[in-house]
Amino acid sequence: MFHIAEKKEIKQGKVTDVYFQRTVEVLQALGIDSRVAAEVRAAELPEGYDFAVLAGVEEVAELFQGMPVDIEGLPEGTVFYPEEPVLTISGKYPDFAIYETALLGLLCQASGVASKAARCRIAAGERTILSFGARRMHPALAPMIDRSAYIGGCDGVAVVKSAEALGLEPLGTIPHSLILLVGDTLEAARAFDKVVDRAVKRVALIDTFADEKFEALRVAEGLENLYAVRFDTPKTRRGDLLGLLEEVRWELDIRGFKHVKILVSGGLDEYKIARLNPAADAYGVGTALSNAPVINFSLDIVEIEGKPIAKKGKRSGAKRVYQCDRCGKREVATVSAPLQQCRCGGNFKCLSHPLLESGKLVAPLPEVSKIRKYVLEQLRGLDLKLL
Ligand code: PCP
Repeated sequence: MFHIAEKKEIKQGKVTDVYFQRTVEVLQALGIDSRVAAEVRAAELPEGYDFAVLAGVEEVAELFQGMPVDIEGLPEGTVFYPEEPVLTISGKYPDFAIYETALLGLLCQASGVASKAARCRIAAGERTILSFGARRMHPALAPMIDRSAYIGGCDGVAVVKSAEALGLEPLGTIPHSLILLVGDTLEAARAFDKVVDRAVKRVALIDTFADEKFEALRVAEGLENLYAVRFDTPKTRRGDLLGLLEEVRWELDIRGFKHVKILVSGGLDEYKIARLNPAADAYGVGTALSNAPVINFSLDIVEIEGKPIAKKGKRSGAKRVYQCDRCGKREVATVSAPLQQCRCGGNFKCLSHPLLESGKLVAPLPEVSKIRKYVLEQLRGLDLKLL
């Protein structure tokens, strides 16, 4: 058996911290079924992050559909900042209390992956980024990890199931195992070229046996429709990887192989990508995405029976997020006091939108490609402080 919770168990509220079950028992014994507003927010973001990207909202809608609750919040893919309420649930607390664990799990991990992907996206500029991280996590999570990485800005995913769910073609290169079994880098690339669908780009892996420079030249001279060479050079041989890439770039170019691209994988993140950009055309990012730091969201009651109340360290009152349509300034305001005009003279636009009303979707959820486009639009205005 696989040690995972099934969809119906998640919908039944079985993936819950027991103290929520006991809280409902106590409230029922006391006859308390107060209507509350509870909001999801992150007090802080992972180290070095100025912003994050919200992901997992589609699964949250799936979790709460059919329940007597209203949910509003930022659309999936919205760039958000600390202290901003990304989602607010309103309803009788005992009706949804046991779902807090699953709710936060869906948002914390997906938003973590999407935010890391967004940082890699900004660092890589227009260069291609492929999500190669599924093998570092439980396979049951691969579609979620790859969806979040795609939303965050990755151009493609390697896993067949994930690509299927996203309506994409899975993208990949050649593993070391094929080269070891064929016994030669060029012969393996040639065999791949003979067998695999012509629509698949020919990317040769060149770090299995000999020096990458000479292997790159051998495959470039030996395989007419070579698209790119992949460097997955082991740490023990990496040394000055940028220097190696630039050297190989030079050798390929002076021999007329300017069209052959350089793809790098292995241990990459936004910082390493920024350093390799002068010579790399594409990246395969794995662990840094699938093992991305989660976004530490918490769910807290901010209103009981319409009255603002919150625990210490938390601002009370149901709130919404606004952005000025002229200067881009972000503000949070209570639902009871909506913002109008910004000091700059621009108008505040409310970014918080209803998702579910009495457990029903208020509007069809956006296609994943639309969510990704929305993220890329927002990332254009952002940059990263990369040390
Ligand atoms: C790894 C594999 C992954 C890459 C590197 C992700 O290479 O190709 O996709 O690495 P990361 O998790 O460090 O970012 P290998 O493990 O050498 O595997 P293979 O021979 O299958 O390419």
